[in-house]
Amino acid sequence: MHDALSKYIRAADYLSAIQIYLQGNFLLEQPLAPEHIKTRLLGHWGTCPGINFTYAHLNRAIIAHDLQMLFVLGPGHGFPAIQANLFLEGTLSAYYASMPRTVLGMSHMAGQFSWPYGYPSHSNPEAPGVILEGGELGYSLSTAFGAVLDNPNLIAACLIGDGENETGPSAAAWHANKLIDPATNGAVLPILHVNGYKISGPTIYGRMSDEELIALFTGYGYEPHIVDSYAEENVHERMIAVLDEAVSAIRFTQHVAREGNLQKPPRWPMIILRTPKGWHSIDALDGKRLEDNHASHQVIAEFAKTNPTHLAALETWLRSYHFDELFDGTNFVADIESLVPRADRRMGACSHTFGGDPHYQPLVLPSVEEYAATNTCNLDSPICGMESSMEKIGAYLRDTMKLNAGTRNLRLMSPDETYSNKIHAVFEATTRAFVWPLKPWDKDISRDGRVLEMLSEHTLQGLLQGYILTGRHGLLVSYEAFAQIIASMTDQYAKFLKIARAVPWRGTVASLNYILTSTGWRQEHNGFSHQNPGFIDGVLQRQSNFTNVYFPADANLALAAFARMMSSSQEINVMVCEKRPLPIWRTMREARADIEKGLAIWDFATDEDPHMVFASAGDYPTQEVLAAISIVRQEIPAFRMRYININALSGIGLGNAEHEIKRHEFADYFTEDRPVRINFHGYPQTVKQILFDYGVDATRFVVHGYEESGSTTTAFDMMVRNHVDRFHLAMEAFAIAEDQGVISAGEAMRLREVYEEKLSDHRAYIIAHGDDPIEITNWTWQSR
Ligand SMILES: Cc1ncc(C[n+]2csc(CCOP(=O)(O)OP(=O)(O)O)c2C)c(N)n1
Ligand SMILES: [Mg+2]
Repeated sequence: MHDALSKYIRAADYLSAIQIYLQGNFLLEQPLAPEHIKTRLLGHWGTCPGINFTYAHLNRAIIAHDLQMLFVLGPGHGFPAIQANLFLEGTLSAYYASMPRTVLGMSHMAGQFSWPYGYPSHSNPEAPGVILEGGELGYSLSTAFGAVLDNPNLIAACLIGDGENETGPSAAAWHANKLIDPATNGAVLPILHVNGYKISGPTIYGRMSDEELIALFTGYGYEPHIVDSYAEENVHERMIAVLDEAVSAIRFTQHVAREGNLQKPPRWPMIILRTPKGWHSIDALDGKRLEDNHASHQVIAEFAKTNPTHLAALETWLRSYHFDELFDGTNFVADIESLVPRADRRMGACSHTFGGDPHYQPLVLPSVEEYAATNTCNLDSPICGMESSMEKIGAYLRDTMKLNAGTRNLRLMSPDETYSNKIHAVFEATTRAFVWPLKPWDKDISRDGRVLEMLSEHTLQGLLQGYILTGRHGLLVSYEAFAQIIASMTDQYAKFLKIARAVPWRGTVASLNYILTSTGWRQEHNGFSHQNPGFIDGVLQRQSNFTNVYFPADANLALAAFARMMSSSQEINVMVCEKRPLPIWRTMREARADIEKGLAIWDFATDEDPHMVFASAGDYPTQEVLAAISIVRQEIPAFRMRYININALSGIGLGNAEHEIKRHEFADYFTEDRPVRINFHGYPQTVKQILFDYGVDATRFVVHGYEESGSTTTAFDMMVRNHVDRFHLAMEAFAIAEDQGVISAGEAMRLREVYEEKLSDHRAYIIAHGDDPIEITNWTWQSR
């Protein structure tokens, strides 16, 4: 067995190395010459031998124990090793006709690695078995935990770089073990790859003693096993023993839990693997230590094409694998073949990593009509009630949880905010997952809850990605301001999705859905730090036809948008909505039509042949625009206005990606020549950049939004400070009415003075009383 493992690893190491260096002579049949070396040497060697060691041993364990296992690689720059193993196990040839398990296939794989229009340098969605790119480090462990949720027979082996593990997201993700009920979920087998180095220096973990590492990971709740290639006489023997023990421990814990006998927190195994970085390559060159040093991180002997010493060192190294003894051009030696699991057990072919059938099943969703705030709005009379969008979503989600309880394929991720974000109705259907000790007074919490609460947005996002990419559904609900913490993860996921959507053998996966609530406009009590609508900007800048941001102005629109998000697939959707009760503007039937289109002219606030157009996106911005229209109608009855509600923006423009508003339709909404004032939920620039593509005239369009003017103040003052309030908007309409000759300059001045005074009265009032006056907080729509 040791011999077989050594041979497998030799072959994998060779196949990894040639991807970085060779453009010919792939079997080294001739002396290595400069023309065989790629012009640009791109890739990362140092991490590969440790990955190959791990992969080979996992294969052995899969075969020995008949495991269903997937592999998550943290340091995605180790992609040559992934490709080498996919080639060895035959997965590449199963998905790519260009890469048969022959010399030709191997030459193609090596020649096209890190090559323009060939294969990328990092792990990527075009590689089978991959659910994480690992370009941006830190997310492997949380992704692996997400994959095993509700997959009781799956083990996710996760190789975490020791540099990667210095990241905050990785540090937090170790605690995900406290959310994993062994009775109903699979297991993660974390392998911390302590190769001692990152790009240009030692890692923290590499210089910690065994005692320190054991104490740390014991403290996290794991059973650490050290496999130290420096200390072991026979490292294979040690790794075999540790993996066998880990598999038994996982199975034992699961068995006990599934029998209902789990008495104390499960102590999952984890492995600390010490190997030299750049193991078995070039000791030193030009007086520089390469193996077992950071210097082996990327390309070693990097001047092989032009420098004979480097070329010779490379040749000696590559020949040291004696690849010709392992592969005859069509077959690998029997020892290596003995380490290839049967087709459906290969990690590259693990069906969970492909989404689609049989793992993806659409959610059964309740009909939104049953949750409608009211179906009989009559907006000629005062508005038909106030509702909290988030409470409605909570009720809808509760029932969605119930309807899909049997398939166990829906999860809610919440950074300690299910209550504060007002969706705690879900606790009528499920609980928060927690497998560490509980106190009798803890509420809504148990081992097998479907809500994952942890105050780590990064961990939750990783869990959600892992869950979704393995074919299930979920959403992450966050305070709007703090979603920024994971904006980069969302960007990385968007990159993955963009490529994955075009890979024919990847099956359907649900959309990655977010609700941003506790929004900046109502964080007047928490202050400036809690006021940040910037998360949506990265999403909208993806320039893609699969990113949508919804701005429902009321609870019916929120329900309609939410139902669409949860039934969609392969998208990234964000819904921004308020948790406090707000007026209902649309019947459910109208709301559904509005959301379908993304943009709607609301008749009750619209006149024929308008002098100007008001538009808004967002709940409070909409309320203020409608209040402004109501004011202007009373002050200047002859002045005609149109109101447009924008409920969605997408990566490609106004409206949602499916029904993007095309340039030729734009004037149907915004007219050819009338002045337009847009009141936006987020930063004004976000809408301005979208309007640019519609060729708008900046003198005709003015966009208001959050101007980064915040504090602890009143709700209405937040809007005043940012010029999105009804009084400022009304004053803009007065100026337009004057421009268009509807009122005289004198009348315009009089009106302006009246409303300037209202603003200064308001300011005086809130300074005196500490809150907004009742006529502001209790405002209701008056038609005329
Ligand atoms: C979040 C993040 N920060 C920085 C980098 C740049 N970077 C790429 S590889 C690397 C070192 C990684 O070290 P380690 O995780 O130990 O990987 P290995 O030693 O296995 O190559 C760094 C800092 C990155 N990819 N992601
Ligand atoms: Mg390292």
